Amino acid sequence: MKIRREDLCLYAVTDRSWLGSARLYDQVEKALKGGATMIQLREKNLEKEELIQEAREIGRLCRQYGVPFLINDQVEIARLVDADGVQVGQNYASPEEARKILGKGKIIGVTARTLEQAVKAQEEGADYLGVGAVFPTSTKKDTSPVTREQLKEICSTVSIPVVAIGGINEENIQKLSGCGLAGVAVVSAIFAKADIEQASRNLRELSWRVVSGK
Ligand code: TZP
Repeated sequence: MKIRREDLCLYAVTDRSWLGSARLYDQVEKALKGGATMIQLREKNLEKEELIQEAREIGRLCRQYGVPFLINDQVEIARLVDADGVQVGQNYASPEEARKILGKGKIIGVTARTLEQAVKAQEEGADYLGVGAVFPTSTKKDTSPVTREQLKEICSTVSIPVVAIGGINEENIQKLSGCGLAGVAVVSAIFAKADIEQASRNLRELSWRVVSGK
């Protein structure tokens, strides 16, 4: 599967912190019903077998909705469950390495915080970039801020699509207009909400406006 710019419009990234007694599968389905255009399974604390099981089920669900399904960091598991791709951080060897493991047709996203990292990731074959944190967030502790100017510079320098991540919600998303983004990646503004489907629907509409400049 080749990434299309529009796949990145509303990229919903999972986190089971707010699950309670619900199933992640059902939460993801609500996000999809609301209009999420891409899903990333980002589970830092699951045992390998559980992660594989979850990835297989949620991967099937995403396929039903025609939405790309990616896995955070765990390239081997992405290969095993035939996910559409991975999102890797700066600590991962390189996008080329991920592609060697996953095969040519898969989507490789790379997290970048500086222009230098962004250009390098593109040169090494990344399909898209996740850039952040663009706003303060408590979802990920070990991140550093990326300014609007840095974000704009990255978007105008690289030719691959860029999504912003970090602290994005319905109140602040408009501030990202005019940066040249392909979309936004969101964790808590979807998965921490009582009504996930509605949150996803609202963000899809707002993100579309940011991306299209309308
Ligand atoms: N990478 C940079 S910030 C972040 C990640 C995974 C967390 C984003 O979570 P939220 O809840 O959308 O701020």
